Amino acid sequence: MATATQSKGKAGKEKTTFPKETYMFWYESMQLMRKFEEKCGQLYGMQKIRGFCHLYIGQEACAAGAISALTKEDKWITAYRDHAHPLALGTSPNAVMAELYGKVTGCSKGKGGSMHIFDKERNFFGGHGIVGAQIPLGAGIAFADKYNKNKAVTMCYMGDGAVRQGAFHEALNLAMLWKIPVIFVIENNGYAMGTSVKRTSNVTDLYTLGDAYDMPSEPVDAMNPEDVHEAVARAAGRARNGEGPTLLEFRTYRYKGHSMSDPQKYRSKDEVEEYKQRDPIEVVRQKILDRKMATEKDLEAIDQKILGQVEESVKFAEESPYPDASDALKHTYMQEDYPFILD
Ligand SMILES: Cc1ncc(C[n+]2csc(CCOP(=O)(O)OP(=O)(O)O)c2C)c(N)n1
Ligand SMILES: [Mg+2]
Repeated sequence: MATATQSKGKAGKEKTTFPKETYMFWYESMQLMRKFEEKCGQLYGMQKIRGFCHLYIGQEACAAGAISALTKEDKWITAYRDHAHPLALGTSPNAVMAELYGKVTGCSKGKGGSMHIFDKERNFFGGHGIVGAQIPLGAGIAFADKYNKNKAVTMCYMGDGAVRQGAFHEALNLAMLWKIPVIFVIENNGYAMGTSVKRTSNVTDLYTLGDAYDMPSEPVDAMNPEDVHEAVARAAGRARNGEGPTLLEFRTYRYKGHSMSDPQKYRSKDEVEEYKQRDPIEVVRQKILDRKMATEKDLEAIDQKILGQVEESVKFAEESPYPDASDALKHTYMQEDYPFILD
């Protein structure tokens, strides 16, 4: 990606001028995440996708803005709202859709489903269903890079609900003590299922939780990929410099319910509409047009290409076989002859 140039902004922080290439990457990747998941919603209604299905719609800038600030060697781990991150990292939509269908061609061979998307080639370490469980894992992945003297940084995403877990505090404490190159990202979308952040603690400015561990931290307007990119670039710079972790609070919003069966009685329609007015895809689209980086026609061509990719992924998933029952216990443990209790 072409290098962004920086100058001092009003607040004294670096203000970046992003090249056209970055805006086009943001538009295309966010639109792929959005269109893919809109299709997932339809397919869930048709019972083609079953079980849990948590959509990321509205939160796309949290992924796109971070990717443009990082390198291909960097690592990623997140919770169960996990279809969009690998798509933005370059995992084939076919492999993600087939996984959602439980087909053998899926990225986890059809055994993981919606909450366990994985892509080793793209350093995407999942997809974790236990709230907060991925936080110490993320610290561990980053510890391995420090130990092996690699320059990689690990992006460790979690929801606002996860920060009330003990695992979060234990991981932050050791990560700071040992100066581990991990960026902890709280995707604060305001709710953990139907429980608002305000109802879970007196501490609602979640980035301040870093203070307890002497960890640099900041809030980020994560409806805007420019702000996300800048915050991640600052944090990654510190991590690569041996200065250790950062805690970022990405302030974001999910337009859809927690999962597919959520009557959403805990919030008003007006609140949802308010955030849609700041939709990250629309914001980027408008900037591209205003600054004449592309025309309406160019963007329409991108949209059509993405719709084609999504349709192709559905066809691929439909036509793929289910895994064979005899493979049920394969790829579960490293130990090939693991003594499973079978009766
Ligand atoms: C340890 C644990 N407790 C409870 C649950 C049930 N649960 C699933 S999602 C969720 C809410 C988490 O919300 P948040 O971390 O804000 O993530 P978001 O869904 O907003 O992305 C809960 C309580 C779980 N999966 N794991
Ligand atoms: Mg949440």
